[in-house]
Amino acid sequence: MGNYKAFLFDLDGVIVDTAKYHYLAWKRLADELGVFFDEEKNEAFKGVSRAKCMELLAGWGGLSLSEDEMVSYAARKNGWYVEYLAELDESELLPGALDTLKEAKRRGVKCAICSASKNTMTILARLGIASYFDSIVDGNRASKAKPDPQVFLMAAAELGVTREEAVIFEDSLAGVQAGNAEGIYVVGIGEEKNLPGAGVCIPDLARLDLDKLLK
Ligand code: B16
Ligand code: MG
Repeated sequence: MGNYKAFLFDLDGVIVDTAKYHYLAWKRLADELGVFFDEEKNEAFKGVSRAKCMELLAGWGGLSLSEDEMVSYAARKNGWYVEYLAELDESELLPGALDTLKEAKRRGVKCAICSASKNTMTILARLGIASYFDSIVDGNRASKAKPDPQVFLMAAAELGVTREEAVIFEDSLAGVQAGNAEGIYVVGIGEEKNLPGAGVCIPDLARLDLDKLLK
């Protein structure tokens, strides 16, 4: 399909299933605040920054919180999330993720993580996969959240590739929009109806046809 030299991977929902730990931590906070929250609501949090998730939660509950309270509740949620991450292991890598990283390395395709998560380094360390990535751009390094393309552009620059030479793998609509805004080819991970604008959609990386993509 193209002369692609770099793969830019989102983390949660593409490489690893951390959404369930985010859910448990947000649910605990929501219960404390008396805000209704379920797995369906959690869908809206995928790919969205911690601060934005907190705003959404407060909005759903009709809570008027000061900026300091918002920051402190979000920090509380993160404390629980980090505790849950202590349980994370390789079994939570999503189907095909590790094989894709290995195969990309074998073929000389550079790889980057482009995630909103400020816990990216902890997650990669727990999974033992940090060494597969030539660039790691996370929520600590980027100042703008997807759909702003900043994370992808930073990674492409660090890998020394052009937009045309990169492929994004993304499970959130915001990530697809970010790629499209810059003319970067996006492989959507998930259902087509949730990811309009993706170049192609596959359920997980196990379904990726690397020969076809790199042809
Ligand atoms: P943290 P991604 C995102 O990861 C998650 O999908 C989203 O639910 C979370 O709120 C966000 O990271 C921030 O995470 O609270 O750890 O900084 O999909 O961008 O890899
Ligand atoms: Mg994601």
